[in-house]
Amino acid sequence: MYAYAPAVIGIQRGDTVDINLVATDVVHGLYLEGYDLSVDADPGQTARLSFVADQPGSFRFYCSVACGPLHPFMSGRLKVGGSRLFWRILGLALIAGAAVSLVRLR
Ligand SMILES: [Cu+2]
Repeated sequence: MYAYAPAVIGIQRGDTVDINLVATDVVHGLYLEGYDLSVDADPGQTARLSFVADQPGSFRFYCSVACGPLHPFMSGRLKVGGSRLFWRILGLALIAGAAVSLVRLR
């Protein structure tokens, strides 16, 4: 049907991503730019792709099998955010910085 559901996938850097590609009509594929990964699914079959999202950024994915007239428009996006650990450490550093400032005010 020339679409992915969900079309936008948001994850964190370092997450293990398991994509289950299920083709509900004809053969479709999924090629993920940036990671250079692809998978094809036959109708009614589930094809699996598993990888660790080690590169942050926004990556387009699109159908890699000529599936019909709207094939060029069959795309989606994988958004890999910064590491949760990084933000936790930054948050703790800010709290520690604020605590030091409070102590100095006394
Ligand atoms: Cu296609």
